[in-house]
Formats: sequence, C-alpha cells, structure tokens
Amino acid sequence: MSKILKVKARQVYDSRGNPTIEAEVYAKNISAKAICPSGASTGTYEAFEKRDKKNKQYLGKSVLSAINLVNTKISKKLKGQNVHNQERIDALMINLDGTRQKKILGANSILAVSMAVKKLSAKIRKLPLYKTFLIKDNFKLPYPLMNIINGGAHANNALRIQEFMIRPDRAKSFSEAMRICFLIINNLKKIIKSRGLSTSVGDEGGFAPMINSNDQALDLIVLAIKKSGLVNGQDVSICLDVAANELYKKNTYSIHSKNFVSVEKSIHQYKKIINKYKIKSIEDPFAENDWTAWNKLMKSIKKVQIVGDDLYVTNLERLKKGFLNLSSNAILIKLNQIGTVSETLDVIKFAQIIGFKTIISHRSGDSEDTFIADLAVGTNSNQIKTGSLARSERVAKYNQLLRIEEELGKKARMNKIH
Ligand code: 2PG
Ligand code: MG
Repeated sequence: MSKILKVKARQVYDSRGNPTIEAEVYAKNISAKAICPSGASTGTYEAFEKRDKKNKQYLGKSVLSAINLVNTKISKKLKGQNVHNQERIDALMINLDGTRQKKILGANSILAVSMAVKKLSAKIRKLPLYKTFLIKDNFKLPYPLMNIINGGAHANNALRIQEFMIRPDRAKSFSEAMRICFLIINNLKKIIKSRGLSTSVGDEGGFAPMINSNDQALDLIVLAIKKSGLVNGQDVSICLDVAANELYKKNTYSIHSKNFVSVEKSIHQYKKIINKYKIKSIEDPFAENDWTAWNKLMKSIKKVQIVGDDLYVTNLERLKKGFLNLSSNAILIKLNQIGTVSETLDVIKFAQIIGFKTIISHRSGDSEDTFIADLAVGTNSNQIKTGSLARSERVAKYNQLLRIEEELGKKARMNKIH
C-alpha cells in the first residue's frame, strides 16, 4: 500500500491563456501531477467548473478558491488513503462535495486530483498509464478524428458548424493514420492560401478561414483529400461536430444557413450533405434537450455514426436515457464533464456494453497533459478527438499515441472503425 501524504494545487494556464488547475499528489519520495481542461461550447448538464467570478484582477476567470479547497479540504480528506484505490478516493471527493454537479468543490478541482492520483498509482506500480485502465492486454490504437477546419464557438469566422474533421479509416497503423492526416492538412493549407484566405488556426488547431458556408468548408476538404491521392468516403471519412446547442432557438435550428428551420428540414439538409460529401459521423446534430429530434435523425439515416456530446455530458443517467430513446450510436467522453476518473470509466464500460462507440475527447481549452491519449488505448476506445496537427497541446496527445504504438511494437493494432 502507498499512502497519499498530501495534495497540492497551483494555478497554471490553458491553451486559450485562461487560468486552470494543476494538482500534484504526493506519496513517499514520489509525486504526479495533472491539469484540468476547459470547454467553450459546454453542455448545461456538465459538472460545475469553479471560477472566481468576482476576482476582477483575472476578469472573473481565476481558479484560486478552487485551488484553496484542494490544498485544504481535499488534501486533508485524502491524506493516508491508498493511492491505488482510485474508486474510494473518487468517492471520498464526491461525498465531500455532496452535490450532483460538484458545485461546492468544483469538478475542475476534483478532476485534477483524480487524474493525478491515477498517474501516481501507475508511476508507483511502474506501469505505463494506458495499462492501468479497463483492459490489460491486446491494446489497440484509436483512429484520430482530426479537426482541420474550425468554426462555431472555436473560431472568429462565420462557419455555423463547429468542427470539420477527417478520419483516416483505412490506415493500418497509428503512424500511417498520422501521415495521411499530415498530407491532407498540408494540401488543405496550400488550397486555402491559393484562394487568398488566411491559414491562421482556431482554438483546436484547425484552419479558421473567413468563409461562411458549410459547403465551402466541405468542398475545401474534399479537394485536399483528392490532392493527397486519396478517396473521400473510403480512405478517409469526413466527420462533423455541429455543436447544435449553439444553433438552436424555439424548436428550430440554423445549422445549414443563418435561417432557423424545423427539425424535419434540418434532417433533410443533413441527408443532402451526408450523400454529397460522404459524411460518416455527426456529433451533436441537435440540442441537448431535443430527444425527439435525435431519435428522428437516428431513424431516418443509416450507416452514420451519431455522437452524443452535450447530450450525454459523460453522465451515466443521461446515457441510459439516450439508449432507451434510441438517440445515438456513439458517445463522446470528456473527463471534466463528469469530474472523476472512476465515473468516466463507468460511463465507458456501460457505453461499450450497449454497443456504443466510445470517442475520447480533449476540450477546446486544453494543456500539455496527455492523459486522454492513454485513456483511449486503455479503454479500447476506437476513436480519439484531439484537434488538428497544430498547437502543441493538441499534437502532444497524438505524439503520446505514437510513443504507445512504438512501445507495443509488433503487438500494436488499430482498433476497428466499423
Ligand atoms: C466539443 C469540444 C471539443 P468544447 O464540442 O466537442 O472539441 O469543444 O471543449 O469547447 O466543448
Ligand atoms: Mg462536441
């Protein structure tokens, strides 16, 4: 048994330059640390992110009171606990908070500690992190969902859809998957430049050209795939995150143009772009409370991955509801939507039992912490979404997966996409 001696937190900064929490957990002669990420297009049902709203010096964004709670209450509670008993430690913090959305301590303080505990346990056991989650053997690498054009809340342009992604479906290895994405991204850059548009990037490292229609973005990607000598819909699939919460008003949506139209009309438009651009995956096609719209879409399209992000917020109760309602066939997993490693693993386990695909995800405000790369491999999740091949906080996760692939050597396999 290795006992926790103390927990310490400090304020550091995320990729958008906003304050966030780094927690460090100490055992005898050894410690491990983790950084909590932060979203921009957040779901209403996500666990609570504690910020000092009244602290004008940091424009209301500092996390100093949450840090103080880690250094006092959480540290005191966890002192003497067995670092390998993740479930007990997470339960102690959940109970110490005592609210459904972790409103007292903040999910940002709890999660930073929870991840640091997991890392420390692996370190003490001298195991790579990915070997300490759900599966113990036959590790598989996830397919990257690379967000190569940014819109919505993640960019300054007028693109309605938040994320235009590519997934290299026929790659036989993770390094091959990365090479294919690299090729397409470089060709896309040339095309964007040749049109006199800016090649600057958005929050998740994808290009954020000043274009305003979904079709324009999709046409650019199709061209980049072609220029790379690849076939769209076979070698590579186009995937979307609509983040429709942001495009919803009184039972209508402005997904496909500025005009707000009915669910039926939106589905009709979805069908059009699915056929035209061979789209294989759509995340958050409708808003978080519009269960009927999700069900209608599921019933009217075939062979498309429908992913719940803001809909489920990595919450077991909401996932169960979505399963019974036939809302989607995949779930996005974000640790800070729920706030502990144990609860996240419970959601992944349940999702896989009911046959949902699990996609591990970063947040738009992220850091150098690569925890989610290991989590994807250690939970047999077949996809990971962690931005484009730009901005080190995104690339860091892909680089960690390359290291894991190398370490697995001949045993390394890609997960199944279909
Ligand atoms: C999403 C995420 C990550 P955010 O909507 O899926 O890409 O964005 O972290 O802003 O919620
Ligand atoms: Mg999303």
